[in-house]
Amino acid sequence: MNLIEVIKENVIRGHTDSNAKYPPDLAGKPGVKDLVQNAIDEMIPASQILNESLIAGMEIVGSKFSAGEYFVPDMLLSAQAMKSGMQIIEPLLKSEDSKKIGTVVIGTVKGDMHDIGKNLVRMMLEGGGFEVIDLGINTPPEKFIEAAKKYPDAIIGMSALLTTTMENMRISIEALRANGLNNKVIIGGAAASQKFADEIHADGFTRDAAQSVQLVKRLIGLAA
Ligand code: B1M
Repeated sequence: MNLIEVIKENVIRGHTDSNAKYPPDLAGKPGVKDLVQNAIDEMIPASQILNESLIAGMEIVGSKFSAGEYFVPDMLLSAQAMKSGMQIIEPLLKSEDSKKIGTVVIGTVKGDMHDIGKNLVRMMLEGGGFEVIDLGINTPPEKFIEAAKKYPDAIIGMSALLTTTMENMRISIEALRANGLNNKVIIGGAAASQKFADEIHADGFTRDAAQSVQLVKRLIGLAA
């Protein structure tokens, strides 16, 4: 198995690092954090680690959960393992000294605790030269309103992973408009789609984090 595959396997197994006791058969062995560092040292591009190990691993975790093979604690361990790897590649995906080309306010909507995808979008946007104000998870409409008032030129980004919480994107957009706030809004997350974006009058939708940079640039007139 090559390093990319080994990292992916460790995400699936939820093994964070060599100090982690879980899963017992991997205790003491390098985990995602250590292996991602090895991959960086071997000059494997951060984007390849992200897509082919971390995200690919989480997709399999999702399938296992759907199939009833994995439960919430398993997903949580995998999420922690993935985050430990993301922390290492984050600085590499950011262009730290660049002048900010715009502001994006981002949050996972009310009722939704999933933040891995939202954090990736934040990282990509920061890497693309944007200042990102991260409202975190479980963000109620009032917090989007407050941020939109403070940053009138900002694009607002909403993430939702659950079919039950995607409605809160609609509610949040309606709340912004009812308060006279015309910030452009983009949505994303496994539960969202272009069709849903059109239905709730969002200004844009992307399926993945990398495309969010182009989308936001387009919305502020910096890309065709
Ligand atoms: Co949950 N979960 N989860 N979960 N979880 C899903 C989403 C699920 C699809 C699993 C499944 O059934 N196969 C399912 C939702 C089903 C549905 O609604 N249709 C589900 C469920 C049911 C639940 C609970 C209800 C389980 C329970 O308690 N019974 C519960 C809900 C908690 C809550 O939010 N209120 C729950 C809990 C959790 C954990 C806390 C254990 C953990 C989250 C930890 C964390 O985020 N800190 C978790 C996880 C890890 C997952 C899966 C396995 C992985 C999600 C993930 O991080 N993917 C997930 C299955 C899956 O998606 N395959 C699942 C990797 C990430 C990079 O992808 O977030 O899609 P994603 O982001 C992508 C794009 O969507 C896009 O860019 C990202 C990168 O390219 N994107 C945007 C995301 N946001 C964007 C915003 C943008 C643009 C693009 O613009 C603003």
